[in-house]
Amino acid sequence: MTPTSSPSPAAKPFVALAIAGYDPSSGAGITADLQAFHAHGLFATTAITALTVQSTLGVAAVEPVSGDLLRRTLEHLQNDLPPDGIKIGMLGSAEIVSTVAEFLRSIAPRTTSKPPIPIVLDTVLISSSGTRLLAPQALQTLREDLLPLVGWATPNWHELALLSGQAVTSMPQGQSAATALMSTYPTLNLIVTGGDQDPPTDLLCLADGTLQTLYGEHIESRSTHGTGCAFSTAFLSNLIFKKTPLDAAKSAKHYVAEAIRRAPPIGHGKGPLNLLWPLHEIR
Ligand code: PXL
Repeated sequence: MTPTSSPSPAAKPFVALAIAGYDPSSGAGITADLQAFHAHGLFATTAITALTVQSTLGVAAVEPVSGDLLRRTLEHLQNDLPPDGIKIGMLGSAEIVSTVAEFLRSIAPRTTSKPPIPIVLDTVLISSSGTRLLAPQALQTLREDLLPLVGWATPNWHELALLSGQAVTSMPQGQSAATALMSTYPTLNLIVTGGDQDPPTDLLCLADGTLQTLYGEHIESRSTHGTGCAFSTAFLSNLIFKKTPLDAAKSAKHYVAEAIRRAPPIGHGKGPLNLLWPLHEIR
């Protein structure tokens, strides 16, 4: 018998935390976030904010978890597997928004108001099929309690309009609404995502006043469920790996475009992306 050498453990991975809702069809939400983190080589933990009933055909029900359950989940994870970055997705209720804000305050150093790790808030307000994923009265809590604590938000045009109180139906309007929103939150960086527009142009707006336009290619497909989740998760993964914000955003945009292009058409509605495409070479 030939002696077998036991494999040595892999290097300690970065840990990413997804605080988001559960989509049982895995197109969006926490199970899609897990796939996107794994495709980027991160270990990911999860804290579920809400359950949904849905398929590729749309959302049939939304049920936020209790604030207490989420608070305890976040505390347990923080004590054992503290994250190198946090992605926040669907929140559901004002109680959940406040619970996440309280958690972020608890991990921030005394000297600054924000935690010392990258935090990306995907401002999920409404599903692509038109169901509210954040209760209307929670928007104010999100503005007052949560936005001041995160380094990054990734609103689409519709979300930016609701957050800024300005109409956003064109790129110049998007730029002016982003500038207005950032004047209220001087340390917030934004990516105004245009993935649902044609052409899918994004706007990277840094707190130092720098603006960059990111051009993308329109891909004709019905596999587009959860593109916002995938983009924000990929962007956070790249920030955790210390890419510059511009490189992180460009790389996330490429990742999502390929995930749409390589998605097999499954389900009867808006199908999931192929989020694991970078791993397919291992087969
Ligand atoms: O794509 C937004 C989104 C995020 N999170 C969950 C969702 C959806 C859209 O349906 O269900 C859980």
